[in-house]
Amino acid sequence: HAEDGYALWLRYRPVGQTWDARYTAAATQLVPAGGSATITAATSELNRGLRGMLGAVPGQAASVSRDGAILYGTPANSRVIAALDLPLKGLGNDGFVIRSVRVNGHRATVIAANSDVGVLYGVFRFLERMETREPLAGVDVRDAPKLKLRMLNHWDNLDRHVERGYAGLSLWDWFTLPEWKAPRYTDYARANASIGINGTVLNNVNANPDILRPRFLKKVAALADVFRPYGIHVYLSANFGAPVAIGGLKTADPLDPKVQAWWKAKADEIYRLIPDFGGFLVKANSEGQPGPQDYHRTHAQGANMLAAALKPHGGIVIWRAFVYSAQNSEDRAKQAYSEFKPLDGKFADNVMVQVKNGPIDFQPREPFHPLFGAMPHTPLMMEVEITKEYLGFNTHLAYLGTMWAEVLDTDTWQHGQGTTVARVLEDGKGTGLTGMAGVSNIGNDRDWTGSEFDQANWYAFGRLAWNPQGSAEAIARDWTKMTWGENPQMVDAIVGMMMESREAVVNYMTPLGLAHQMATGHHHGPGPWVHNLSRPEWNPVYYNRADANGIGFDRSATGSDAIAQYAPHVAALFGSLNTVPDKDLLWFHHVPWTYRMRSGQTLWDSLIDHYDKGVATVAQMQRTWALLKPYIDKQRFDEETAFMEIQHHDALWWRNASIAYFQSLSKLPLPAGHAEPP
Ligand code: GCW
Repeated sequence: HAEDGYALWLRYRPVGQTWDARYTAAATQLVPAGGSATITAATSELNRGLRGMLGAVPGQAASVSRDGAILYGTPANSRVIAALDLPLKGLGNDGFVIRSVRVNGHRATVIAANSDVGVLYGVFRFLERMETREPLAGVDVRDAPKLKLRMLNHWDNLDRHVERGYAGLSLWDWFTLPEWKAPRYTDYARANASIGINGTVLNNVNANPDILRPRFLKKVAALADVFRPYGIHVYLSANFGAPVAIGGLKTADPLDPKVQAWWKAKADEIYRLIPDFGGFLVKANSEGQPGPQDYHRTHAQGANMLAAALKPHGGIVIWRAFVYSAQNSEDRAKQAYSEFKPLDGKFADNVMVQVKNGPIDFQPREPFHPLFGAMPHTPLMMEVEITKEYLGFNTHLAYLGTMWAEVLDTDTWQHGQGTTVARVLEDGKGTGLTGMAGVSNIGNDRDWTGSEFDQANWYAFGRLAWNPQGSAEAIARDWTKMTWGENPQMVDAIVGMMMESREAVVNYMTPLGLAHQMATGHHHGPGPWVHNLSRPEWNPVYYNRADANGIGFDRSATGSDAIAQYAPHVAALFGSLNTVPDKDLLWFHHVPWTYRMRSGQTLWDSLIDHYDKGVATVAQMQRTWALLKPYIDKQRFDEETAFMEIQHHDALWWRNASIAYFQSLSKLPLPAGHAEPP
């Protein structure tokens, strides 16, 4: 059932007349080298893909004996591949070469790598070329990931509720594991491997300590067994208080020898079951989670204690920098930097610090997090949220590739011009540890992500984690061809919609640098007026600071001075009204409603324009989509049509509610041509 979204971007639909003969000529025989589970997985993917796209499965042989053979493996497992003398040096474990070659006098395509997992990645790339209708004759691809760890973070609870999940229940059916290894777990691994994802944290960072109990570890091991052939390592979120909660100890103080011994024994136990276990992800002293500060120890002391337990097994600790405290009255945007910057150089060499893309919390737009480039001795992992907690859940079409690329391409200026966030991430600071993490949007809905277009965000995350300098548009185009089909007009139309979709959300929710205006708790819909929550920094009014005179959060030198956490060049850019980009204006400055924008418009008029533009873009997307009806199967077309209706309705709701509230303060009329909110 390709029409219910289950197949994701691995639909493998028939390629059609134009391509059939050409592709068939390049896929007459499969010649695998070696018999590992990973090579077997590569073979079964080739069979699945070729059967789907070309209608038949080529025969398998031990050596190339016909034109059009596909030879795949490592030089270690194939003398023929070794003799081809391919440029595999420098490609590491995960890179690969795909090349047209001659073997035994026959035309063949070789897919080679230094490891079997690299071969599998190459096979997926080969199939992707067919899905996106790239020629196979004369193919010459050499590619390797720029980041070592490309991970999903599942916020899945043990009762299968997914925090911020909009796609059903958790995929992990803990009740029937470990005995029942549902085939869907393999499909999950296939999808991830197809885009190079090589790590998965199975449980929520708000971690239930029970995951570390023996009965759960057995279930975790069963999943790790399914994922292993696909190059995916399993990680767990560890609750820092586990020694107390499940270990019977009176303390979780990281300097207490009994606590250290408990974690060491726990790590040993895990590695007995899962020899290639990745390590722990930890949310500590954040939003009520226990942590080292409960014992007056630092984040580094806490992280290093866990790191020491994992180190003998090759495991790592990924320690989150998402901290802001109820006892701290400092601007929330500054707190992570204030806390972590002084710890630079204090972390063990198997610790990474995981930093959200922006300093607050996965908003539709934030400036980049000031920690990027500011911790020269600590490998940093960037965390993005694939699930759309703050961008309309699963029904709003918002392609996030553009949002992540915007952050990755931003210059931090921390080590001179050109120190983009992408470059910072690619630097392992001598540890070899580099990575990106995406908070998963996957659940047990038939289509995995709750909507077709949210599959694009999973896909784009993998692609950008593989190459943080990749193009969001090229990624959208590949995904569109694989997901919707090859008709060029349709592809252009869909890619066009995707490319402007996130800006539309910014416009109708939080234009001009506003942030965190969402309703309480669930974060769906507008709430700019909310002011009475127990923690001040949970209230939207904390962020908009709107009153009779104006709006915006002064983070310049006259305000919270958050700009001082950036490199001087960037601080100057953000800090001055003359140079701050319009899109960040109200993030960094408080200005009067009548403030003159560079365009000549008043801020008030410009704000209204942005809300209306957001709604108008959605209406335009609806019209574009309607024209695509002839090209798209009924089920997926109807669903997206309905979802866009919801999005349009929500966009109007956001626009009207926000304008009505701000107008109650500004007392200004709407500019001509803009409708008063009802
Ligand atoms: O965005 C916020 C979410 C919380 C989440 C937290 C975090 C897992 O609202 O649901 O908790 O961030 O990243 O820890």
